[in-house]
Amino acid sequence: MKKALVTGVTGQDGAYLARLLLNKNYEVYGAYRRSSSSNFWRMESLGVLEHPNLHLVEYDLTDAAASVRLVEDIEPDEIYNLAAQSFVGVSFDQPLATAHITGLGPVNLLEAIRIVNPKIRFYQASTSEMFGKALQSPQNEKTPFYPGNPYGAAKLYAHWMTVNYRDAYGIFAASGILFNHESPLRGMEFVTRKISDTVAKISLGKKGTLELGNMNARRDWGYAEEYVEGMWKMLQVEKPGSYVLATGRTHTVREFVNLAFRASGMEILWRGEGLDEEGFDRDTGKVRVRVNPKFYRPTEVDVLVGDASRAKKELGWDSHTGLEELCRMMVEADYRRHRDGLCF
Ligand code: NDP
Ligand code: GDR
Repeated sequence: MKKALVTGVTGQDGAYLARLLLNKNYEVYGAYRRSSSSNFWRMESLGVLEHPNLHLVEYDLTDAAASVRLVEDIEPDEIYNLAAQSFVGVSFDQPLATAHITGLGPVNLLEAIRIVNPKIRFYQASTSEMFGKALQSPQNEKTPFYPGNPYGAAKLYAHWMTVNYRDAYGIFAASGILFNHESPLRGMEFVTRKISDTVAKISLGKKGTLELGNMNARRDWGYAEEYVEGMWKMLQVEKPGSYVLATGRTHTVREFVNLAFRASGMEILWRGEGLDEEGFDRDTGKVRVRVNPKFYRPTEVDVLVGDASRAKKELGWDSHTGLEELCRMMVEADYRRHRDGLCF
């Protein structure tokens, strides 16, 4: 039985990856950081929290000595590093905490592998935010990086360290350059979940309007469950590499809003521009979407769209879920949660 260590197991991808590995008959060590309240709802909702092959271990990615001890104790075959301060918005207000966790943190694990057992395979959760303001579109593994925020810059450092440990020490260190991927388990602060959750509340009469920042931003949104399969595939090939995972399609935040309202049976029409832009319900005339500048970012990444040809060719990976289906899945899940009084 193979052993995998998954950091960030309490997050969206951590929960899906834990389930995938358990289904593949791995013994999974899910690393979570201590907090004053329990944060296991995602694993619980996927039905894996009580799985006999899932072992939860307390761990903070910023602790170098603890990283060595953890790897020594578990002796994993594979490590998936998903832990990060992952919210771009917060990275502007907490650039140093982001650098510490998201940038330096992965090096603690790389060093632990180097010290304890260089044969352990390592996956680093890299991101399309490393491309940021790149001039080339769509972006692939050869596109020059130009991160547009402290989060992207921190991830870029971790990406290059992953590549460096591969080149310098022959460690099987893979970097997955993943474009946005969403699901009903997405954190509430990210725009898709914020939209699906608020639209569900509006349709149940529990909220009046949805307030957003830049609705012209374009993202390449895929389905998280499919992306964690790509992570696993990256550690099963003969040689480690860096791979883009993306759908190859890009949509505006406004389009996602339209899809979400449509999924709940409402049609949104738009009027005004910039800060005065409003989306209103075609049937009742009520304003349902409003711009709030508090959600603007000091610098914005306007467009991201990925080219996953390499992953398709070398890993046999592809994305299958379209945005409309993904959005409907999220709105319906939030609708059920609010209707049944289960709010996450
Ligand atoms: P989440 O924000 O949902 O999860 C992040 C996880 O990291 C949480 O479990 C969090 O714990 C944990 N964490 C944060 N700080 C620490 C720390 N100091 N020590 C240990 N654990 C810590 O992110 P996702 O699941 O969406 O993403 C997974 C990874 O993939 C992240 O690294 C993210 O940056 C990256 N990524 C995500 C993409 C996406 O679209 N989802 C795209 C590209 C990359 P807690 O629950 O306690 O906060
Ligand atoms: P992103 O995701 O920054 O791409 O990072 P997010 O969903 O936060 O933003 C996407 C786009 O929507 C715009 N936007 C808003 N965003 C939020 N959160 N809230 C709003 O109200 C709002 N209004 C407009 C943003 O400006 C942005 O352009 C995600 C994270 O998962 C990262 O960890 C990951 O690396 C990248 O995706 C790929």
